[in-house]
Amino acid sequence: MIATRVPTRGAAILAAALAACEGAAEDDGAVTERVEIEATSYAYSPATITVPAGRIRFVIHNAADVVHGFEVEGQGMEEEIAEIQPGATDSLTVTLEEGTYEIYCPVEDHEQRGMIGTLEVEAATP
Ligand SMILES: [Cu+2]
Repeated sequence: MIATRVPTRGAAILAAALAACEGAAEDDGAVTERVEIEATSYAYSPATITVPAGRIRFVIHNAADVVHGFEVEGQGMEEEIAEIQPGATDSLTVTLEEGTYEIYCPVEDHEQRGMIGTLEVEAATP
């Protein structure tokens, strides 16, 4: 007896619907790469990140006891999470082209205190 696996169209539609929702049910399959970053007072780890061009999801965990944020700036774009509460995790998904970007914390003077980093986006592999 041969077991036949029939692709279920309904499941695909459900997955697409879930991916469209903001929040916990985000589907990482829709992104080129996922990057996990830890924010402390006052640094990001890692502070030097290299990713391929495409849709990149940054997942930032605030491991500090003060509010931090996360911003990506460069190549004419600027996207941020203004505030991530202590102990919380938030994500920012951006489409990045090849080039050099800066990451930093937009809260108060955290950038000057050292919450900066470099993001290198390499040409997407065909
Ligand atoms: Cu900060």
